[in-house]
Amino acid sequence: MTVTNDLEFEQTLYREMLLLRRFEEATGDAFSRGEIPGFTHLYLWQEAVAVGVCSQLTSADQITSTHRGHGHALAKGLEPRALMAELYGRSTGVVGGRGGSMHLYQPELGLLGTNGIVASGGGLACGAALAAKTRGTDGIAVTFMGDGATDHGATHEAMNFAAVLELPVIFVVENNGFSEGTPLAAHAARTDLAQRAEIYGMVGVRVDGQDVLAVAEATREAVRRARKQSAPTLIEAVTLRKTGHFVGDQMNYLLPEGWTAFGRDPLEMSRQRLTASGVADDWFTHIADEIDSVVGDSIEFARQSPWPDAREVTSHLFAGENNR
Ligand SMILES: Cc1ncc(C[n+]2csc(CCOP(=O)(O)OP(=O)(O)O)c2C)c(N)n1
Ligand SMILES: [Mg+2]
Repeated sequence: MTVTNDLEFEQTLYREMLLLRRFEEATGDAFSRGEIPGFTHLYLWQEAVAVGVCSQLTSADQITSTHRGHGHALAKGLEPRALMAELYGRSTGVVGGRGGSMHLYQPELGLLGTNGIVASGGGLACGAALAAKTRGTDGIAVTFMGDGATDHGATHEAMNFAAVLELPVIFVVENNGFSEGTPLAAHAARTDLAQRAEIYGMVGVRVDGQDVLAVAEATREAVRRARKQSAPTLIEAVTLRKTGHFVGDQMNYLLPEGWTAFGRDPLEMSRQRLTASGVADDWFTHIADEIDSVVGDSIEFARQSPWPDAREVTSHLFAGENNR
C-alpha cells in the first residue's frame, strides 16, 4: 500500500495541518497584540511539508529545524501548550521560557532544535545520524532548511559529509522562493535545487510541497533508503511563503515577476481531495472546532503561566551545575 490511497491517513494529516495553520494565525495575532516578545517567523502555507515529512518518522528519529520552526515542532509532536508558553516566555514553555521561537528543543520527541542560524541544521543532523549509525539503532535524522540555506557553505559540507559517510539523513529543502527579501534566482543560477544531489552522489527528488500526500510519499521512500541502505536523500519541496519573512515585514522589496501570495493552499487541496472521497462537511466543521479549542487553550495556558524565576537565570549553563 502506498500512502496515497488511505483516506484515514489523509484525514489525520489534514487535522495536523489545520493545527499548524491555526496555531500560527493565533501566534501572529498574539505577537501583533504585543503578548509575544522577540521576533517571529510564521510557517503559514508550508504546513504540508512539515506534516508530510513527520508523518513518516518515529519519535526516535531526530529533526533539526530553522528560524521558521513552529510547524516542524508541532508536527514532531510538541504539545501546543508547551510551544505557546515558550513563545510567551513562560516557565511552562518547552525550555522553561529561555528559548523562545528559535530555540525549541525536546530530544525525547526527536526535536533537536529550531535554530536561528541559517544552514546550521545540516551538520547537527549529520551528527545525530552518525550517532544512530555508530550505535546500530535504525534511527535517522531529518534536517529542514530553506532555499536560502542551500547557498551557504555549511550546507555543502553537510551534504558531502552525509554522502561520503553514508549517513541516514534526509535533507528537506523547503523552497519557498525567498530568503528574506532575496528571490532564489538572485542567489542561485540554477533554481532546480534537487539536481544538486547528484554532485554529492545521493538521490535528489523534487516534490510538490503543497501536496501533503506527495510529500509523505517522497519521504516514505527516503526513510526506507536511510534505514535500509544508510543512504542520504535530498528532497526539494516546492512551496511558497504566504506572508512576509517575519511578523511585521512590510515586504517593501522587489517581488519577482509572476509572484503571487495567493498560490495553492495545501489545506484546501487536501480538503478537496477528501471531499471527493466522500468526507462530509460536518467532519471539517468538527475538526475545526476541535483545533480552535486546542489553540485557544494554549493561549490561555500561556497567559496564565508564571514567568521564569529570575534566580534561575544562570541555571543550565554548565553541565552538572544547574543550581549555580
Ligand atoms: C548564518 C546566517 N546568515 C544570515 C541570517 C539572517 N537570516 C535569517 S532568516 C534568513 C533567510 C533564510 O531564507 P531561507 O533559508 O530560504 O528560509 P525562509 O525564511 O524562506 O524559510 C536570513 C538570511 C541568519 N539568521 N544566519
Ligand atoms: Mg526561503
